[in-house]
Amino acid sequence: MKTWRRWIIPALGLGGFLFCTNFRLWAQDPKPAPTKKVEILLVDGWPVPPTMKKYPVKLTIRGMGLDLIERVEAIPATGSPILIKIIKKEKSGAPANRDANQGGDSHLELEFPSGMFTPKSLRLHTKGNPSQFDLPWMGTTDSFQMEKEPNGGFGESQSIVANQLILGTISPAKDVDVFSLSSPQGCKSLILSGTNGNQLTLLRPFLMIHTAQGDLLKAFEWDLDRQIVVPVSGLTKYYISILDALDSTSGFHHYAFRVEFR
Ligand SMILES: [Ca+2]
Repeated sequence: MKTWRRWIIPALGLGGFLFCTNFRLWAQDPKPAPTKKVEILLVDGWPVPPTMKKYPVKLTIRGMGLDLIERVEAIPATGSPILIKIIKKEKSGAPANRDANQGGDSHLELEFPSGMFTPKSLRLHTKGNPSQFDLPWMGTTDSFQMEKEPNGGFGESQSIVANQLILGTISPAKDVDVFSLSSPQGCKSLILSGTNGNQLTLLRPFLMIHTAQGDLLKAFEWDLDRQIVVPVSGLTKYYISILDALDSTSGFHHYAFRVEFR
C-alpha cells in the first residue's frame, strides 16, 4: 500500500503534464497559416489611362505582399480583363523614410500593352486568390497637362490654363512646382479642386497662391479632397506653388489638381 501511494501522485502529475502539453499542441495544429495581406498603397506618378499615353505605359505600384502576385489584369469598363506584363516584383524598403504601413514592403513594375482601353481597376492574383483593387484612373475625357521641370520659381513658372487637370510630382529633393495662369475679366473666384478618394501618394501638399505683384493671397495645407475658393478680382496673373508640407520628396509624391475661375 505504501509503495502504491508513493507512485500514484508522481504518475498523476506526469500524466497531467503530458495531457496538457499534447492538448496545447493539438489545439495549435489545426490553425491555418494566416493569409498574407495584399494591398496597393502607392503609385509611381499619376496613372493616366494608357489610351492617353504613348505605348507601352509603365507603372510602378507599391504595397504589401506584392512580391506574392502571380498575375495582374486590367479591368476595362467593358469587355474582358487584359493581361498586364509584370516586369519586376520584389520585396523592397519604403521610400522617403516611411514605414511599411505607409510605403509598403514590396513593389511591382508593370507594363501595359498597346491597345485602346481604359482600365477601371487592376486585379491582382496571388496563388488561387484574386483580389481586386481600384486604381484612381482619371476619365479619358479629361484633358490634362503634365508638369515640366524646371518650374521652381515665379521666373520659370509653367503656364497652365483653367479647367485642365494638372499632373505632377514633388521630386527630386527640395522640389517646388510653380504654375502661372491668368484670370478672365469679371471673375470673382479662383477655385482649386483636387481628386476624390484614395490618392495613392505620399505627398502632403502645401500650396501658396500669389498675385503677379508677389502678394500672398493664401497659403494652406491641402488634403486634395477639399475644394478651395479664393476671392480674386479679374484679369490678372496668379502663381500657384506646390511643395510637400513635410519637406519630403520621392517619385511617389505626386498630385493632380485643376483650377477654375468664376
Ligand atoms: Ca516637380
